[in-house]
Amino acid sequence: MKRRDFIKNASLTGVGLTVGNSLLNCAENSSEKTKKEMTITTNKSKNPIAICTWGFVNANAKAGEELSKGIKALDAAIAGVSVEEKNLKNTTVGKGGAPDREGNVTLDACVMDSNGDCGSVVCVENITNVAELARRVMTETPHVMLAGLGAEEFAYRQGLEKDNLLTEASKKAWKEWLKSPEYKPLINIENHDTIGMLCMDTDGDIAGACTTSGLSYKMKGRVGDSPIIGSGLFIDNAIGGAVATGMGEEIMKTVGSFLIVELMRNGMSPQKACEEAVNRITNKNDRYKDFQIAYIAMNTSGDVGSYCIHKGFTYMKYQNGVNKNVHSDYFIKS
Ligand code: SD4
Repeated sequence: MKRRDFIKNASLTGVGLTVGNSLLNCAENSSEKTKKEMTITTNKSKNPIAICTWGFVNANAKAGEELSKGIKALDAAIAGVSVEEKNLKNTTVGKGGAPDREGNVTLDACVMDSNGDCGSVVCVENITNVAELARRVMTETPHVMLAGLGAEEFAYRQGLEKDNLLTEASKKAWKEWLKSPEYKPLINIENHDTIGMLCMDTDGDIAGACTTSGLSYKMKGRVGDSPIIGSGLFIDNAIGGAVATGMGEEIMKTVGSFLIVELMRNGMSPQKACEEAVNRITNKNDRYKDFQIAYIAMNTSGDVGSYCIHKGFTYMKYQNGVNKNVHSDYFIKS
């Protein structure tokens, strides 16, 4: 059953009616908030923008070019991140990603569209384009998330090809790691290259995608923030969007991307919202020096912000045909 039919059936059984009534009540009681949202929506930019975590020049250029042609935000974001999923040199995304400590490459991804719909896959083996697979979960099932073998089998039914994700180079690096395997996921400042991308299209709509192989040599079955809606990615088309990279466990504990969008809803700029989301982590976790967290965010006016714990995080921004690498501000100054 497709999601549309599922939702239609649900409303026939009364679920939709209940939601509808509560929304009505909510609207009556929150005229201030509605006014604020309307102001933000009025400022809606229609100038295509693509931003993504880290220095993924080609992926961001691909998304930016698609947007400039008038392609919708979600299509552009998936086209963009798939460049990295196919990039064998990227050892934390897609094919060529580092395996878990038992040698299995397992991928996590999610997508979120401007209409608030979303899809996610976790711990998937043998499929390279997991962001596309997450989109299929969104459009072709009544669900948001599929895991492991179920997600993989669904991928084959959708016509996605089986692929061996463990490259010779990743296998060699893993074998090397096995010689003195230390499981210290906290000390992982350098080894983060997840791609999270936000796109604004020529209609001013925002959508995003996030895809990763997660922590290198992770425990079998470990899933990070990247495929978790609200943690690795969140979009509200009336407000903006945010994506995360870094130590997933800490991002999940603060539901980082959702937090940033909510802070923007309450009037913060994307920059201030990213700073506040990092502060939430550094304020309550005194081990923050041992891990990296980085956020990027964009609002409906096309303003962009970014903040991270450690120096060294950069992001890409494509706007007006220019694709540039931007150094993020950071928390630990000395
Ligand atoms: C995770 N956030 O699985 C991801 C890791 C990451 O670049 O960002 N890697 O926790």
